Amino acid sequence: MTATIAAGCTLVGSQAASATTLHDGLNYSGDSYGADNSTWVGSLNDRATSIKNYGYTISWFNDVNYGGDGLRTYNDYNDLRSVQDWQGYNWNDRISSYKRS
Ligand SMILES: [Ca+2]
Repeated sequence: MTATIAAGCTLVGSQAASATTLHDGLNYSGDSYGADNSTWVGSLNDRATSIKNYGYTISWFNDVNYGGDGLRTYNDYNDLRSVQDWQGYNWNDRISSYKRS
């Protein structure tokens, strides 16, 4: 089954309506952490290297409790080293909190 719910986002099979998931490895591998919203991503703090949003728009943040530098997106990213903030720093191993928005 395939369902399209937003521009550029395709959900396949049983993965529909999933929580945003952080992974410490490239391409959604390694240790993971999942939740719809999170004031602190626990063991994945400052470790996330890939992220799946399943079509939801979220804002992620450098600091806990939605603090510090942030980025709003609905994309999935298999390598956060390629995603830069407004200062030119990449987002690998930085995310500490996020929320749907
Ligand atoms: Ca951080």
